[in-house]
Amino acid sequence: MADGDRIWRNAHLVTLSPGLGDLGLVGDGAIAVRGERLIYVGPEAGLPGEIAAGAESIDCGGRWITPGLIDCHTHLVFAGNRAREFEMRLAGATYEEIARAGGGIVSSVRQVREASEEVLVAESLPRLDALMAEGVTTVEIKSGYGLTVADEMKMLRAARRLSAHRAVRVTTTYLGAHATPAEYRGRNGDFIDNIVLPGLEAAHAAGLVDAVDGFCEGIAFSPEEIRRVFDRAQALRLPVKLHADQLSDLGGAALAASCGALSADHVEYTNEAGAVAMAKSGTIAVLLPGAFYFIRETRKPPVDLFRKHGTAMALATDCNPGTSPLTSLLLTMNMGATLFGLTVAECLAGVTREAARALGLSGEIGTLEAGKRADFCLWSIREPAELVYRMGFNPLFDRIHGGIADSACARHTAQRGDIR
Ligand code: DI6
Ligand code: FE
Repeated sequence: MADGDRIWRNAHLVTLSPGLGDLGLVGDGAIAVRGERLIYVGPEAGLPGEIAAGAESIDCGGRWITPGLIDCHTHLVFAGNRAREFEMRLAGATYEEIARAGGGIVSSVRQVREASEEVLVAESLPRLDALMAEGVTTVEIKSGYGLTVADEMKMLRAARRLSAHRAVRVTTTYLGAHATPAEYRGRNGDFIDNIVLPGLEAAHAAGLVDAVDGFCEGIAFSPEEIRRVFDRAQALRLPVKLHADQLSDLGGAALAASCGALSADHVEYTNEAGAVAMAKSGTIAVLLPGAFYFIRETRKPPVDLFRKHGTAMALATDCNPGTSPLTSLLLTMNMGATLFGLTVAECLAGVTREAARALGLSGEIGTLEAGKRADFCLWSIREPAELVYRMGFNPLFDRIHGGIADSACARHTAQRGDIR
C-alpha cells in the first residue's frame, strides 16, 4: 500500500474491458486508486491484501460503477444561441427566410467573432457543467464558428481554458473547414488557402490542436477540398476525423478511412463500402442522434452494416447551437437506442470505450482497467440498462476524475464555508 490509496468497495462494475463479455460486468466488485490511476479493478474478494491494508475505504452501498463518460463530438464553445431560429422553423419558416433574417450558421459565426475569449468561456461553462453533472469526465470540443485565423484560435483557447475551470479533460479539434464565411462565398479554394490551412498551422504551433476535422457535404466542403486539409494535418502528424455522409453520400466515410481517420461522424448516408473501409482502418462511426432528432432527419445510420462488418460505433451529443442543442449523454444514449436501434451494451460502450477510441485515447481512458486513469462514475441504479432507459432523470451519485471525487470537492468547498 502507498499513502493515500483509496478503495471503492461494495459496488457492481461495468468495466467495458475486452474479454469480459459485452459490458465487462463484475458483480460485488472493488476499485483501488493510487494517485490518478486505477491499480485494481475486479471482485472485492480478489483485492490483494497489500492494497487493502491501510487504504481508505469508500462503501458504495451496492451502487454501480462505470467508466467516466466521454463526449467525443461537440461544438460546445459558442456564443449566443439560435432559439429564435428554432421558433421561426416551428412557425414554418424556410431555410431561406431564416438565412435572410440573419439566422443559420452565419449567425453563430457573427456572435463568436463578436465575443471575447472570456465571454466564450463564460457562456460555455454552463453547457460543460450540464455534461459533467451526468458523469462526463472527457469532452472533445471543436472550433469552426470563428472562420478567421484569430477567431478559430480564440475558440480553441477558450476550449482549453474550460479545463482549467473544471475537473474534466478537454480535447480540442480544429474545424476550420466547417463552413465558408460570407466574405469567401463561392471561393472555397481561397478560403482553404488563406484561412483554413494557415489557421491550422498557427493553432498547432500554439499547441491548441489535438485533432483536425472537416465538414464534407454539398453545403460545405467537397472530398477534394477536405483531402487538402487532411494532407496538411498529416504533414503536422495530427490525427483526423470527419463530418461524413450526414445529408448525402459523398463517400465521406471511405475518404476518412483512406486517411486512417480516428472517426467518421454522423454517417447516416454511409454505404456498405464505406462501412467495410472503416472497419479495416479502425475508424470509429460516431453516431449523433441529437442532430438526427432535432433536424428531423429520416435516414438512419446503417447500424446493421456496421455490426455486420465490425465497424465500431460511438455516440456523442454533437452539442451545437444549430442542429443539436443537446447537453446530455444520458439522453443521447436513450436516443441511440430508440432512434437507431442500438443495444444497451452498444450505447454504454459508445459513450465510454468506443468514444475513447474516437479520440485516440483508448490507452488512457474508456474502460475500467488497472493502469488507466481513475475516471469513473457511481450510479444509483439497479441495473445498467437504467442508464439508457430513462429520459430526463439523472441517477449520478458521484463522479471521480483523476482519482478525485466530486463529492470530496463538495465537502472541501463546504468546509471552506465563506469562500463560495
Ligand atoms: N454539422 C451540422 O449539422 C452543423 N455543423 C456540422 O458540422 C451545423 C452547425 C450549425 O448550424 O451551427
Ligand atoms: Fe458536429
